[in-house]
Amino acid sequence: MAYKRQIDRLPIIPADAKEHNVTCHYCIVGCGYKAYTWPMNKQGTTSNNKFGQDLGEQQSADSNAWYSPSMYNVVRQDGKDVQLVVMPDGDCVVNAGLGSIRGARMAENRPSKVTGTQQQRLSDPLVWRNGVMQPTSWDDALDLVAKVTARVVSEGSEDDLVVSMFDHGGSAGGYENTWGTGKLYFESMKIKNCRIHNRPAYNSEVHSTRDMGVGELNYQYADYELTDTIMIVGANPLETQTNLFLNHMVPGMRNGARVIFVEPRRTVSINAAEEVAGAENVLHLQINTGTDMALFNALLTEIVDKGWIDADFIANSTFEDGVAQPEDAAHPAALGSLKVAMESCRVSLDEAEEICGVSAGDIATAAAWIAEPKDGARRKCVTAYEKGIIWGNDNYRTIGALVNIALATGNVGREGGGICRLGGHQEGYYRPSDAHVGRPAAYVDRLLISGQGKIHHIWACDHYKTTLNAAKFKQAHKRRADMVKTAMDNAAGGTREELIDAIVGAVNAGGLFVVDVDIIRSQIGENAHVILAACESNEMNLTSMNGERRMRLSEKYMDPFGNSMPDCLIAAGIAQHMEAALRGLGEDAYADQFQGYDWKTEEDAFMDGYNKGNPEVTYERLRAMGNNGVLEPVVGYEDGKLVGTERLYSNGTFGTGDGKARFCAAGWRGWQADGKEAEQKKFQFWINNGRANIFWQNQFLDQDNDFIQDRFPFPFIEMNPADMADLGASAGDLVEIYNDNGATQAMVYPTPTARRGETLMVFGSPAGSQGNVINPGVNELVLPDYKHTWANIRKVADAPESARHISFKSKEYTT
Ligand SMILES: Nc1nc2c(c(=O)[nH]1)N[C@H]1C(S)=C(S)[C@@H](COP(=O)(O)OP(=O)(O)OC[C@H]3O[C@@H](n4cnc5c(=O)[nH]c(N)nc54)[C@H](O)[C@@H]3O)O[C@H]1N2
Ligand SMILES: Nc1nc2c(c(=O)[nH]1)N[C@H]1C(S)=C(S)[C@@H](COP(=O)(O)OP(=O)(O)OC[C@H]3O[C@@H](n4cnc5c(=O)[nH]c(N)nc54)[C@H](O)[C@@H]3O)O[C@H]1N2
Ligand code: SF4
Ligand SMILES: [Mo]
Repeated sequence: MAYKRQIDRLPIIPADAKEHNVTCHYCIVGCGYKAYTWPMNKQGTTSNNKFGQDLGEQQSADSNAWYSPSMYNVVRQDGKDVQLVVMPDGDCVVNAGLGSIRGARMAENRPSKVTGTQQQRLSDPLVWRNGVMQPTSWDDALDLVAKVTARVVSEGSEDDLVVSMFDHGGSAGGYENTWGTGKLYFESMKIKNCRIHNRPAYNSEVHSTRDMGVGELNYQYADYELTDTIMIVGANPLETQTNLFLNHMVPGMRNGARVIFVEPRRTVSINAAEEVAGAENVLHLQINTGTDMALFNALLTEIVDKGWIDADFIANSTFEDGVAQPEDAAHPAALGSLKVAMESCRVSLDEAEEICGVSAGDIATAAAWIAEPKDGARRKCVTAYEKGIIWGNDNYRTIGALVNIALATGNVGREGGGICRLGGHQEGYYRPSDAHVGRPAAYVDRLLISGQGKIHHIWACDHYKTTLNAAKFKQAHKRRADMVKTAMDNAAGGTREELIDAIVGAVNAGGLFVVDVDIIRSQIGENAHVILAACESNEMNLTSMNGERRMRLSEKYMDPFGNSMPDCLIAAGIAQHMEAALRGLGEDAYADQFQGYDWKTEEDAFMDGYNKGNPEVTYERLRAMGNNGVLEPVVGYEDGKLVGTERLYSNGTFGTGDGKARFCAAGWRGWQADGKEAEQKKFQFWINNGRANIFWQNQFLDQDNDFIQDRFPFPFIEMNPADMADLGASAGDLVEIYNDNGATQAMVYPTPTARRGETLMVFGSPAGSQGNVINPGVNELVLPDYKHTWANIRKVADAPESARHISFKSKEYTT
């Protein structure tokens, strides 16, 4: 075990420590935390401290008057070292004082020269100079980025600039930073070859629900506590939306809610729900992977046939006049009335049993739990879904088929209802229109692999670890970036003009000039010619909303590391240097488009963007709303408080031109993305993939954290022990996973509940990218199906020394 950590005794927080509101910047849940900072030479006493408690007395088991070593650090604030504690806020309605193994490590994951944490953080911009990455000034780095970009887009077109950019809130996002980047690429320029951090195009994860008029975050978390049935589809909320599960779903179960899981594997969320609600109140529909749509259609059919639909809601709030939107290239299914939808969706329980591998009886039970009237009244059901169907088979129709059930039963916009994404990061999207991108949007990875594009700007993502078809992507990206490095090396010692000529020559010959904006040196960052050093949330002020649209201001409590800067101000710097570079090229009219970035702070970016669309909302007002914030959309400001919206659609009017929600004609058509069916037939193991409680995303901070690396130095792959025996593999052994797309490696974690031939590999690891083996197949609107990959597995080594101490106990709770 890694011995914790840096210090042998934690100081008591003094009563006069400064207090800051913090929203955890990791997952969608956005738990409230408090950050306390105070000078190095002070501490509180048992009788005089921030908690106002007598700490000489034994504290109760659920006391909030304590913090753990991971919540402590020493950081820079206004140029001085200060002590820092970041601990969960007992008064925040989101988490009620709960932390998680990710959020409760926010403090120790801050860069500190005193305690030595996160020394991997970038303190300065870097440029490729004489064969290595060298630190440089902001002016030098931005000048190079702008001069190369200006030359290429003015000699060719804006289509030569490819952009990968975050679109979320929390870490590496927020309204400030999505606006900064959005204004640069969508207002000053009209970049259409762009993609989002987590998918290879600039599009929606959930086109169909939006087209049906139902925005994907429509409830509030309290609805889980007010409902009869919780239905969770393709998600593992105990591990991925931890305090939503613990602080809202668990209380809901304790209030008597039953739970339905639609999941091909047994997750720890299912195990935990059984422990809380009793196994008899939990129904696990363990479907054959990728068959969700057939199951949803059978549920809808049963509900319609039993007459459990909400006829008034359907009459008042849904489209009843045939087809509203025919199927076409931008709409992979027709949308319209329930009657129209049923013509495609009708599936019997027996047919669904055949396709999904779930008994007709269990499907009928699930339909009753969702919709059978209870004591003569409508039953309430909250439905939540995430990556198991978003990165799943036939995204558009599958999500449409699920939303159909909520619409048919009137479970939207009502207490104890909702049909929502559980979510990934927090949200924080505020950008100029992206209409120029078009639908379907460009498949950016394919374009880069095939040699198109000349410049690649990357903001806070690492496709090396997280894209599909990653083996091919890396080969092409590195080969093209190396061409530019060679050209730069050959121009060594020359003038700036000669260097730019050399770079432009190389990109015109098939090279790629790469600019990476990150907080660390990432894997894709190794291909960069310029790295721009960003800072994180709380090193700047940052606004976001969580999965129930709860908006907060997470306050700055420390300095950015070294010379790093907020992403929005980096975007502004690029814009200003673009203006100058374009003037230098005599492109005055184009240069004029890069004006309006004279922001000094992130608040200026907020006021230029979000505030213009939402004039009620300011930093000062958000600060006053504290960690409970306000539920978006904000509709007013009264008595010193921002007024929000409890639920969307509670007036029965939906987000379509005529206000009527549409049903989706979600006809089942088997495997939809290219190559999936053949791959399933050809290879022995399903390489299901997803997340684990302990890791945040691609482990960008975890990779420099002893505690995490000690637990899992390699990505794990969960396997049935009988499959392991066939491969001659024991716990902790290293295996290679290979198919026609590429290969990767992982460490075996024996998992008796895993079905034979079905594995689960943690995604995004720096020590083994699952994306290497995912084929390039996407749906019509360029949504990837990461979850559906098949491969063979062979043992490559016994457990190495670094894996010998690891516990491979079952991850399940037992009572
Ligand atoms: N601990 C932790 N939490 C996180 C993150 C993290 O990195 N770590 N990341 C955040 C982000 S960005 C996101 S997007 C969310 C993702 O949150 P989730 O969607 O909950 O997480 P995943 O583990 O990616 O996938 C969920 C489940 O999909 C299942 N699945 C696979 N194939 C199918 C299928 O065909 N049908 C169905 N029904 N299910 C299937 C998998 O077995 C898996 O249990 O998590 C967020 N929260
Ligand atoms: N196989 C498989 N692949 C998947 C998925 C899956 O389920 N399976 N899920 C997909 C999903 S849902 C997601 S969200 C993606 C995640 O894919 P990515 O977005 O590529 O992964 P992250 O770990 O979120 O990347 C964050 C990067 O931003 C940097 N960073 C952190 N904070 C900041 C900041 O404030 N500013 C800047 N400029 N940089 C910062 C980090 O150092 C890191 O390099 O992966 C996708 N890929
Ligand atoms: S559940 Fe999510 S938001 Fe809450 S502390 Fe954990 S990572 Fe942060
Ligand atoms: Mo995500």
